[in-house]
Amino acid sequence: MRCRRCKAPAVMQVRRHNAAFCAACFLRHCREQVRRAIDEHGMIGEGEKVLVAVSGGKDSLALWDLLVELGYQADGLYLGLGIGAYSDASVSYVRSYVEARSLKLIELDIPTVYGFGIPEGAAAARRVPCSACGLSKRHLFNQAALDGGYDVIATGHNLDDEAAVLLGNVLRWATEYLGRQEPVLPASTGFARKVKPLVRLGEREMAAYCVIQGIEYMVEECPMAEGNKHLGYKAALNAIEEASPGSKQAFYAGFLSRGLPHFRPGSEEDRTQLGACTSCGAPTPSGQCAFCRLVESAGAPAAGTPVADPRRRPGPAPVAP
Ligand code: Q46
Ligand code: ZN
Repeated sequence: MRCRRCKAPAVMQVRRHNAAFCAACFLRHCREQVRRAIDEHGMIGEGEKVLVAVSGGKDSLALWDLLVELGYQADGLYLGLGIGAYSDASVSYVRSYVEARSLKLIELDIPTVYGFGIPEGAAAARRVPCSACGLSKRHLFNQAALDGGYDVIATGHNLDDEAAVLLGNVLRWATEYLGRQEPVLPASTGFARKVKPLVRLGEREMAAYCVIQGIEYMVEECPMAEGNKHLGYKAALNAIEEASPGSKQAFYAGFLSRGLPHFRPGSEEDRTQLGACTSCGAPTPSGQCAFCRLVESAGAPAAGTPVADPRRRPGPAPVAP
């Protein structure tokens, strides 16, 4: 197998593109795919500050690496979820990545600041762990971006992730979610822009990118992911992809160009109806936001945390009816 670009021996095959690459050309291929995603969807403007949500896994570390390689001013944000040994190990991968490269990392440990870890918080609020986790991440990433003056939050969702979410949404015809399944969610009052620059790259490519770049990452999955429907959708799509390379990209890219426009309008209307959370000021449909309700049902901030409640910050003015 020879590299498609330079004809040197190839180290990585990308069947979706019917191509193989040597190490140097593969890295270039990854940068090109990220550049194309950013340009096609207007994800990051010139001179904008990016906050990358890093978990210690391959996707988020590769994303951070790629954005820095492409010349963006990108800092990292790690959220400690309080998921026992999994969280302890994942933060150590993030820290080693940062130390070797002198990048700026913001760390926010949920148990230290709010007094509960995701498993206990979810149980107290009678939510499934991934739902409590997802809402905490959305809230805290957004808050950190606004507080730190970042223009955009970048997450490491790749093509496999997005195609699996799309399949789940299509299977249930979840039209509201389909309308929001864009790789860019524009900024609006109280919300920073959110982007997914890895949507043109698959999971295997991200793992290969990390190996070639010498990035050590957390291989173990979060223990809470077990039984997750998302993993089943990924497996189903992998079986289809194996039989027919390129199907996953055709499914997702076809949705963006031909399906999404039919679902989009409803999701934009949603955001104009929001007021301010009575506790933290974040945009919410009414009363307290879902994150503040989770904090209240899970417990008060732990002793020894800053006197000022970190949730409290100037929020957006309520939108007049
Ligand atoms: S970290 Fe959180 Fe994931 Fe773990 S609890 Fe679920 S959502 S599986 S990406
Ligand atoms: Zn709130």
